Amino acid sequence: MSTKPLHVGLVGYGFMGRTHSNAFAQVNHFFPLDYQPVLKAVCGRDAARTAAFAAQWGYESVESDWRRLVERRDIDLIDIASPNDTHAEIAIAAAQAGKMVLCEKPLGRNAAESVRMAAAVEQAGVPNMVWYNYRRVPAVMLAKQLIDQGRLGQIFHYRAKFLQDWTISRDLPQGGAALWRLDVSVAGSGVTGDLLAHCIDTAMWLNGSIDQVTAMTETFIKERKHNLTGKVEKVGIDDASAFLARFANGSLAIFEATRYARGHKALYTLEINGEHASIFWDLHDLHRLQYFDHRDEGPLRGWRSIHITDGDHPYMQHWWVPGLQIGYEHTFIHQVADFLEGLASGKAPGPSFRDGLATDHVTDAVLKSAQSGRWEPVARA
Ligand code: SOE
Repeated sequence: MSTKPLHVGLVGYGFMGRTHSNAFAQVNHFFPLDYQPVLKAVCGRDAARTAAFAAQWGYESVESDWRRLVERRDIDLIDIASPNDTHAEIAIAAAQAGKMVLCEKPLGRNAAESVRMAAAVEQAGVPNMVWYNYRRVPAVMLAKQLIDQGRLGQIFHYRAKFLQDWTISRDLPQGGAALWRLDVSVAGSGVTGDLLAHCIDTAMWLNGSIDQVTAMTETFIKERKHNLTGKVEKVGIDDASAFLARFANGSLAIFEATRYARGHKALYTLEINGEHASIFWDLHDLHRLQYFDHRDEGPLRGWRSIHITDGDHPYMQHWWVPGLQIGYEHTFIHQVADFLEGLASGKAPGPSFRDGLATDHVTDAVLKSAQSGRWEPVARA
């Protein structure tokens, strides 16, 4: 099959820059596609690190100013993997320059930024997507298929949590290269935008929109040294966030995220309980889907642990042989594969910028409710 080159300009060379670059580099090895990403340029503020990243991943050139990258005529797609405070400005400029835009989650630091970003890509008519990668775990995609087939019947409950423990130390500073997630002016929020946003994106994709929320948040460590000023400064992010929600379909939900759950590194779990069947999934065991169906024959009825590695499981025909597993990085490869397939077919896969905005409306309502102590309605995207 002859492929059309798709020239990628990446902004950011951190953890997400690596996951995205790996996805662009690998996707055509495993998926038959009309398009082939070409790693044209990477842009970063630190010249030495940007050059080292370019050499390691095979980017043809480097830029130090994203404006220059966006102006380049040899770039088709701008991929934003830089900290959250840069997303809106870069995405809007890229859309106005007629580029396709991919953006790391959360879309904006708040819904106000995301409203402008969604408007920009839609006005420009450019393909766009937000990197909510957990939708593309094969087990989670299978959950989506089972729900869409109506196997669960009416949904009563949705339950999700995302637990980490990496910020418990009081000595951990905020701000700067690897620690911008602790600086509210850069990140927008703490675990609400960083971790709950994943849970909310998956939840609305699986179970429809959320109407209202009531939340509580806490900042356990109130002051930390700031890496950029050298001074001890107030911490503005939420360290923990939990909320109850009502979905438009009448189901009830409970969500929790924290960076203070000692022993948990990235424990994302979700459970859905329906009239006929329930589903449970756990990121630490990501290749399994737990499924219970009350319609099973009485004595054999029970939770099935389905090993999602067979050729008829989502995405798995493109990988190894049945029984062999894939992992975290593959979710990003799947996302690029779906995006490229969408370019060829004209059917844009989600999550679009408008979907990213819908998630940001929920996280805004969560943070508002934590302040007001009331149930807060969720604006529609
Ligand atoms: C935070 O530690 C983080 O890296 C998030 O920013 C990612 O989105 C999540 O997938 C893993 O945890």
